Amino acid sequence: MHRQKFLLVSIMPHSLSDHEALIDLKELKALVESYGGEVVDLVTQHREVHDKGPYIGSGKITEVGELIAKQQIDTVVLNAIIHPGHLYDMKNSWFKQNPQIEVWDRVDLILHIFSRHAHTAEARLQIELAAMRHMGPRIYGMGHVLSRQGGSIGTRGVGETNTELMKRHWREQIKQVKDKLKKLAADRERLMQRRERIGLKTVSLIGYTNAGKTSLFNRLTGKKKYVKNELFATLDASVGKLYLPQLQEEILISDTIGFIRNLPTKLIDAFKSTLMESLHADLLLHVIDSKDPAMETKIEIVEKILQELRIADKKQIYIFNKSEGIDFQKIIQIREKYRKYAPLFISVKTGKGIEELLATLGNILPQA
Ligand SMILES: Nc1nc2c(ncn2[C@@H]2O[C@H](COP(=O)(O)OP(=O)(O)OP(=O)(O)O)[C@@H](O)[C@H]2O)c(=O)[nH]1
Ligand SMILES: [Mg+2]
Repeated sequence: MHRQKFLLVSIMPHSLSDHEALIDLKELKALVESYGGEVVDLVTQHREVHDKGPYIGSGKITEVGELIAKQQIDTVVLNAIIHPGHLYDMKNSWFKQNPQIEVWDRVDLILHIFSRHAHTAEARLQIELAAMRHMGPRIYGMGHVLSRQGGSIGTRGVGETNTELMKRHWREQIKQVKDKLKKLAADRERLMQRRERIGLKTVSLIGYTNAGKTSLFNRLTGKKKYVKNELFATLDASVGKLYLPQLQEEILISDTIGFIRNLPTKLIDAFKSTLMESLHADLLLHVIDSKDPAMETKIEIVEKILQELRIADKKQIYIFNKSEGIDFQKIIQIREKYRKYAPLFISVKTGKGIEELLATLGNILPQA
């Protein structure tokens, strides 16, 4: 099958250093690749970004149009969260170059990745809800944003331009999906209460996407969940058992969706029920990719999202994964900087530090 060809467009405010801008673009590229697309070109511009008004000016519109024709671009991704109306206008202005052109913002891109990686009914519903909210009443149902992949994302369009009808349809659909999610959340809530009653301790793996949460989960529980060098490999919450010899008892451990910068609130909201496992955990294990040059920024982003979820006060241990071959100086530096979070250095790949992690859980959990 023909791999979808992508053109990335990024406006970079002057406040962003070159280093940060590069990290940002790399991540955008990694997102497109996680989706299965091929990045064939990139358009950047240094200027301030305005909340109102179009993301790019008329000069850039022409430049992008030319590239669409020359490089046979299928999809343009704008590295921001953009008003659906502006996306629609851009799509129209590039119609001549490619009548099938797709114009996505960051949320669209993430939603498309999500829809590829969703395996459970709950994850599909969460994506559907996020997509409907993102598209808004006017666009939803016209099938213009997420229609190509169809499948898991609701695009049963009303197929007419009656705005009132569309709005009503949109609201009804949202309500239906929300009700279904509420039921699932209630089931989960009951399950968590039961665990609490019987005194089962739970630990939740959280962290930036691709840090190695699922790899660690598999290692600890003996399960075989999907692990991939892709962003958002995991979308569903899963829970496994782990025996702690020190306590001579079993605990529960949960793995869930990873975080990312500029994760729109709409998406966090839609995934609340999945994240509930972390909201109820006795202890959070914050898994960090210690090989990542952007490690420190990513730690901050995760902390910010924990605050938004109001779980920043929960007891947390930092787990520096992928630390095979890490140099000693770096260990000392990290230990010092993150002392508050009792940092541990592990490698799921080599097994380094896993015993120590289990011992730490044995020590901490009785008090958690
Ligand atoms: N070098 C190295 N790579 C690792 C280690 N642990 C995991 N990985 C790799 O890191 C990548 C991401 O692993 P996952 O376990 O899917 O990461 P995740 O945090 O669950 O990612 P999402 O579900 O996408 O949020 C995979 O390619 C793993 O093979 C490690 O200790 N060392
Ligand atoms: Mg995962």
